[in-house]
Amino acid sequence: MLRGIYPGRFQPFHLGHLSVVKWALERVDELIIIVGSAQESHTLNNPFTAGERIEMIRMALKEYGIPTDRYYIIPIPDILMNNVWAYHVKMYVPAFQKVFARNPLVVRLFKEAGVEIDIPPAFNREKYNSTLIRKLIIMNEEWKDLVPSSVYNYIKSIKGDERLKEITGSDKK
Ligand code: NMN
Repeated sequence: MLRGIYPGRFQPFHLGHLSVVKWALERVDELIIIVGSAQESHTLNNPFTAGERIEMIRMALKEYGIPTDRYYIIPIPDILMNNVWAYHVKMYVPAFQKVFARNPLVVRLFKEAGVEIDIPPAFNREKYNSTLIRKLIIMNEEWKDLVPSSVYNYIKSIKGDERLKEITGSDKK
């Protein structure tokens, strides 16, 4: 049984993330999707709660026919000590042999902890990019095609787009 982890903030979960999940599931039996910065929500960079991100990921994977017994979704809050973060992650999740990551800090910290790293392809990073999606939402531009339709519908249903626009607002007239 080969297991891998895929850490990310998923703010929000988009089609690039979905491609990484599929790519990783061709290489391991089970994938542990780590919802990082779990303590964060209601900010420009982290508008969604960990619970909301778990819901959107599960809906997306269901939409694309990925069986629930092939993945876990586990939220993990950040800690102030990068040097021990890989061990902090290990404490919260089932045993794993591989890390799927492109984030250089994540790669570095797991490498130092002696874990094998598998770097997934970038999957059209310019287009499928959470920072860009948050920007498009704020600017009232089209972002529907960048996320699974279940994620789009979910964000609309919780008025996540309105939340993001509201928290960018200034209290100065
Ligand atoms: O590449 P992104 O989407 O930012 O995801 C990486 C995740 O890993 C983030 O949630 C980040 O905060 C987390 N992380 C946390 C620590 C820490 O808590 N010290 C260190 C490195 C990465």
